[in-house]
Amino acid sequence: MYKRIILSFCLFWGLVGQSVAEEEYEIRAVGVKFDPLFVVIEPGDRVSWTNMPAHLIETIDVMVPEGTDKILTEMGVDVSFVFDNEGVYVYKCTPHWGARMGGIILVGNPDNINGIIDAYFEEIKKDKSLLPAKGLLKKFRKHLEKEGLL
Ligand SMILES: [Cu+2]
Repeated sequence: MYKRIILSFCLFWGLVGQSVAEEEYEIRAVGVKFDPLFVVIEPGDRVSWTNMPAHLIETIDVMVPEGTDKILTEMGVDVSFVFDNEGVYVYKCTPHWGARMGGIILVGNPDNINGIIDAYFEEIKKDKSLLPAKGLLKKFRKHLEKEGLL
């Protein structure tokens, strides 16, 4: 009897756990573009990058929420990460950064998204190697406006 109660309790929590489980989002490398370019997720969700034969993922140090661990993956490997901190993450495929291969992930609903984007534009002024992010950020802002997120 006692065992049965424990078992139902475990089953119950198993189900509850499932209902709040992480969502998974897939980004595919297509040519020298990530598809989709922008992903909007909740904290704790997982993002996977697939079809990465000649690509990698590197977060841009000055374009991620403060205190975030850097992501730098091996070339040619499909990868997957859980994002816990709210904020705007800009990443690139380093070998194809000249071709502007990169993307942006919005996690949660951080305060002042427009301010975050503006701060990232300021970083581009200080460091020319960040220039490929300019077009991405402009498109990202338009995307958020269209989706009613700004
Ligand atoms: Cu690439």
